[in-house]
Amino acid sequence: MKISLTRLFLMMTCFGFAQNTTINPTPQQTVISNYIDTPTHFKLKLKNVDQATQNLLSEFFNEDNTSNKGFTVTVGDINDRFHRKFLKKVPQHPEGYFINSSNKKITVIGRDARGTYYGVRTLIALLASDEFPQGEIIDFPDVTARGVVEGFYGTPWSFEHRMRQIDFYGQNKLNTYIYGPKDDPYHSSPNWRKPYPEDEAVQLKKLIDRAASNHVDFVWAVHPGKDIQWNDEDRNALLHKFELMYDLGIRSYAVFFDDISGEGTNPTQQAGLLNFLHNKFVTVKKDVKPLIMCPTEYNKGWSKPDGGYLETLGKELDPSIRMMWTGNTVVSDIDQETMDWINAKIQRKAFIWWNFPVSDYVRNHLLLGPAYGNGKDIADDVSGFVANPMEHAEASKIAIYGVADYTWNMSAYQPEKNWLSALKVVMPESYKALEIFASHNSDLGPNGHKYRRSESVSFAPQADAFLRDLEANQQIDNFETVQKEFQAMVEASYILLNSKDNPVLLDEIRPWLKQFQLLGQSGLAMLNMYTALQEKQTDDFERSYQALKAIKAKMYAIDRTENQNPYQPGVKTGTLVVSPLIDKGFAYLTNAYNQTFDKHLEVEANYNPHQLLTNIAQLQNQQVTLQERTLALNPPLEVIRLEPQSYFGFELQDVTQAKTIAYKLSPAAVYEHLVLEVSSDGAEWTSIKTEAKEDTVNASVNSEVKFIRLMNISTEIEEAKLEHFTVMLK
Ligand code: 14T
Repeated sequence: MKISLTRLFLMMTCFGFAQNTTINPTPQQTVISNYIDTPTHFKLKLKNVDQATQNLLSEFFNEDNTSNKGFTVTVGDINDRFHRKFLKKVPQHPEGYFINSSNKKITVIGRDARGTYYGVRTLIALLASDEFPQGEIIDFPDVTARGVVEGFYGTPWSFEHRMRQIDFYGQNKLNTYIYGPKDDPYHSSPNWRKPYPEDEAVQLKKLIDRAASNHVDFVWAVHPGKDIQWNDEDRNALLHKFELMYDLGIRSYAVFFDDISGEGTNPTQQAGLLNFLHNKFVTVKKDVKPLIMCPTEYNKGWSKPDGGYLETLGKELDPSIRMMWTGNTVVSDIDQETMDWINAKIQRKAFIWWNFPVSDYVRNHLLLGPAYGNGKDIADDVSGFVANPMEHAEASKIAIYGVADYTWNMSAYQPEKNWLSALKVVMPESYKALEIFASHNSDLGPNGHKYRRSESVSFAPQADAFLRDLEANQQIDNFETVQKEFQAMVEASYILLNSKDNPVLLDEIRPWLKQFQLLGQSGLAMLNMYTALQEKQTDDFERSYQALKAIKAKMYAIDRTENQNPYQPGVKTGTLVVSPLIDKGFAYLTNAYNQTFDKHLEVEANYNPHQLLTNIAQLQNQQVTLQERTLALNPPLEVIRLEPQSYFGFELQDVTQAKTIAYKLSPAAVYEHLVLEVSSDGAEWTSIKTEAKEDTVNASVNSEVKFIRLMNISTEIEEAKLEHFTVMLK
């Protein structure tokens, strides 16, 4: 490649755009010679421009700024007549575009219709600033299919949220929205065979149209594996459903076989069905994109080495069919090794289903941190990359904004920098307050998938130093810094709760904002305890101590009343750094006070003293919650593997009276292999009589117990899904 010295110089020195312009995703190549005052009048010359691009242009160019004078803006694609020197520069990549701005002329040329649309997106973003660059942009995406898979469990996104999402994808050059909400009955069993009811069909049509006008492929996914019969009837039922969805405007389809068991998991049958749909539908229609399938063994951890499941699919599936993959585990970040391993097995480039920022297994947390952790060298090894989001659509935009940048221009991706600009996009006014909130709300806490995120990154060293000095009985050097952070937390929550910036986001995060405010206040109370102890002001100390306990009680109340889903009910915030800092500080200071003044203030504020009891690694991080007098083991989403002699249950704080026990597992056939046992010392166990009614098992306990467990007493591994397991305490 020949490249002139000046050009090289410009490429290297003039990356950035004007101060307040951020183009997301980051363009591949920008060569800027200088800036001018942004033009205000334009003369539009449209060539080959589709409806979506025309609509977009008319959002910016209107009667007021368009006439026969001003800058000439020419928009078209490579089939139009442009000067050869320009056409040469349009990148070869699909969806690429070229922009030149010089001598009062702006030219936008797309490689294809979508490229032209993206070129206009970039142009309009540039025109929002008061300085306008002179030079060239050569831009194209690294990854072919980029976007979101609505694939989580829980409340599906609302129609309004989906409309907003699709617009957001268009704005950020994401081209794929895979519609696969686990809790839509017409996506999954048994209703996947049936047409959508009229009103739902009307809404879907609106979404599909909205996607088209944002150049987003609306991929309709079906999840038939739970009850599909491998016969002509079901094959044709699916073909018929595809036809119905085609009539609504769908031009891209996916078939998911995740999270199923039994007959549906047969790879030869799965491949047969997909090939049938490919031959009888995709190739016949001509305007339908290649199929996408999600395999049953969708991650390395679950792939059985001798089963040959993935190899069979790889061999038998039509080569055009794309296969999804979540990585080495269900929830994992993707690197080169991940891709090498799976691509060799399936004889094609895997289509990545990234399980971030999905929070359906940690529903009491918000995942508002940057999208980071994936290799920056995998662009050529994936056929697509989509993120599975939180059920909080608007809050998920922070991560999705990152995914847009990462998948477009991988090697240039800077997670933290991108995150800061994402915060500005979702909250243009209050983004600084949002930064404080989001910086302390990113980790998931301990969870079954062992997936963690960094949290409170810039504050963590301060928290460490504070505790180190405190526990070494030394002067605390950074007292003011820590105090400032707690104050900032309280202030940020007030600002956000009062902001008019993004009411949709506010509705999603309000419980966490309230909790965050209390957390900041409890931090300040802890600092007041420290000061009072230093100054030997016992009244002050005890007041702050009481205040902190009262704040904690309020936080506990929020945790028990808001976001009460059956899986991980409650509202957690600042769990990785801030909350432990406050708890440790509180405990240390209370003990020190008790010692110095011979007092007996309580240190522990343990609202749920009962614990999980299990020898099953898979369940180790499962939560136990206490509500009123009901103790519950929160069920995981997945099937539990029960080895012989494995058990799960509860360890109560003391030997107490338990009234009744209730549990439900599916399939109910597993009950005959289980025994319910109680014990007062953990050594000697008695089994208790149970009674099953409508698949739920009930038992009454009439003795004082400390341990309760359900054990597999068969000699085989049993698999079952836990629906619920509760103990009524006296
Ligand atoms: F299809 C997959 F690629 C996938 O990830 N499926 C689900 C997904 O819908 C869910 O949102 C995500 C996070 O919880 O993980 C998968 O769900 C699971 C994960 C399990 F480990 C369902 C059952 C499991 F056992």
